[in-house]
Amino acid sequence: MNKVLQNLKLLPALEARLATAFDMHRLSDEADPQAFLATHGGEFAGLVTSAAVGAPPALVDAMPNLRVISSFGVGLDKLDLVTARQRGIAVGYTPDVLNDCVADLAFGLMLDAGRGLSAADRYVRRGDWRGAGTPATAPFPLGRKVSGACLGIVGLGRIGSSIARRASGFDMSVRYHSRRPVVDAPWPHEPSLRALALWADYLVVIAAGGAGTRHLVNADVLKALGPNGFLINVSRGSVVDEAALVRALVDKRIAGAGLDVFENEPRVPEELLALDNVVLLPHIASATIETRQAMADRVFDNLSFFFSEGRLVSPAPLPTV
Ligand code: NAP
Ligand code: 8YV
Repeated sequence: MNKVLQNLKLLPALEARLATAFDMHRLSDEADPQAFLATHGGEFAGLVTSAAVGAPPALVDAMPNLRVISSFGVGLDKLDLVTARQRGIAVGYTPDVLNDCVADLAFGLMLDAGRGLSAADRYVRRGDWRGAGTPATAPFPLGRKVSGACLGIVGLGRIGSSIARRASGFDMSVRYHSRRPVVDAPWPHEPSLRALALWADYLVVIAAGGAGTRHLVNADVLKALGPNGFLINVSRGSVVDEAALVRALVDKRIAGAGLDVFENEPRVPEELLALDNVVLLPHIASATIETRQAMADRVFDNLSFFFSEGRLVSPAPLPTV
């Protein structure tokens, strides 16, 4: 049986399934994980991790006979892909199976930020609705329309395309920004992110994370989005300059935001907690029973296909070194 290390707690059903096929070890069960790795790291041929936890260089270095990494999620920003490439370690991930749920959540955030759903819910729970119209309580403020609005998408990949397709049901105009235009995409490509932000009512960020996109959405882009524009981020916190976003929201220089991801998760900037013009979610875009099950199945299939056939079902693209 191949020995496989997991560096996080997984869904119980996935842990049970993995244990039927592999000799599984959970790193967090060890009293001293560093000492355990120093003694036993060389015994493991496989590693199961997630997009959120990743596989940092120190961990990969401590596993000299590692042949395969199977990651729960599609983001690759926390995986040491350069080392994987250099050492010939195969890396599997879970693309496509989560497109629907992440795209659905992007629309949930657009509707919530634009129409003020979460803020309206708080208004009712506080009893303000009952008191509305009295001198002490203002009526709930009017929202902004989503149907028919201009939707700018940053990153027209697998999930970005799913978001764009959903927009037709809302009669929205769609444009997108990425480094290269997508062949045969029916939506106009905008080479300038600033120009896209100027045009958009809703700017949805769904580009890959990592060093190449760090602070792509900066103060300048937010200024272009302007006081009538909403920023939605379902990609990675690192893609947005969070300090600039906080200032823009506090000063109402953009209309609002819907955020599933943050720069230092699970830390959310304190200033945002008191604001009604921002919706804050704990990184749940793929978190449905159906999608998490499909992700778990792909994590298992990647590992088992690798050990039986020498190939992955969903190999991650590795950088050229
Ligand atoms: P994908 O198909 O690889 O698409 C990534 C897109 O990012 C591509 O369109 C790419 O276009 C664009 N991009 C990369 N670098 C860029 C840059 N410097 N400027 C502008 N655009 C850039 O990936 P996906 O499956 O759609 O997933 C996208 C990301 O969503 C993941 O990497 C992950 O971080 C995030 N995600 C978040 C959650 C969540 O729970 N919130 C769930 C799933 C995924 P070009 O290469 O042409 O630039
Ligand atoms: C998950 C994600 O929250 O796939 C990704 O890149 O960010 C999300 O689907 C994550 O993988 C869970 O660890």
